[in-house]
Amino acid sequence: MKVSASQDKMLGQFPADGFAIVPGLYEPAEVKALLHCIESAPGSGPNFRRSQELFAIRNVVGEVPELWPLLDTTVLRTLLRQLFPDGCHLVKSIYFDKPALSNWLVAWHQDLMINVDRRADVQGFGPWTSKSEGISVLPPVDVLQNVCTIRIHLDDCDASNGALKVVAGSHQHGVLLPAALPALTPAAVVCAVPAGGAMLMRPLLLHASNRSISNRPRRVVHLEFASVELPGELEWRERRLVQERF
Ligand SMILES: O=C(O)CCC(=O)C(=O)O
Repeated sequence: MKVSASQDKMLGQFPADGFAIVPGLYEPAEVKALLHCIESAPGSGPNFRRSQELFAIRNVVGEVPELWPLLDTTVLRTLLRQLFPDGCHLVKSIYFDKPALSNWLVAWHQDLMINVDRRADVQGFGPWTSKSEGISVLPPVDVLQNVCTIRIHLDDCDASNGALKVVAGSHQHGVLLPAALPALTPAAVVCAVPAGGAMLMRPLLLHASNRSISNRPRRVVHLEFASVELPGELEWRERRLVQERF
């Protein structure tokens, strides 16, 4: 299947903006199946965070094995081929459910840490963090520049139910110091995405999200893909090969 001309146009702005909205990646029936799969998954443990304000599942593709076959469509693979012509792997997956009227908000930040399988003395990698779910590290900027996040929206999402706000082009500044943010965030735009659509973003893109003031939930499957391998003994902790070289 070919990505449509309008999708081509949206992706054309992606390198400069650091984000793009791609509507219609999944059909309504596919969205229904994804929701059913996630919501009927049993599950508890360190990767599950359940409160009134947020239900999140880290490594959701690992925790809910039935999910990947539903996500892995021809349309997704076509998009990935455009983003990573030399093939890629999935390196992180998270499910976020921001329920109706949730007070969960996320302050301005860049996604700087990657999940790895071990600590290793590798030049350019660090600092490291170790949590119950595993080890994460700040990699060199070129690793972050290779990663592409695809956030698949399972509900219509706009400013009222906590859409992401982003600063277009901010990924081009590398790792930002907190003092740089006030000059950038006034230019933020809200990324409304229809159910079944996706938001693409680079991890270095400055982003945040507000509380929900809506009666509608905002459910998202957040997937991160990369084509680079990590050096030395390091390995992406959630690595799953998606596409071989073409
Ligand atoms: O989904 C959100 O509202 C925020 C998520 C986020 O900022 C992140 O995954 O880094």
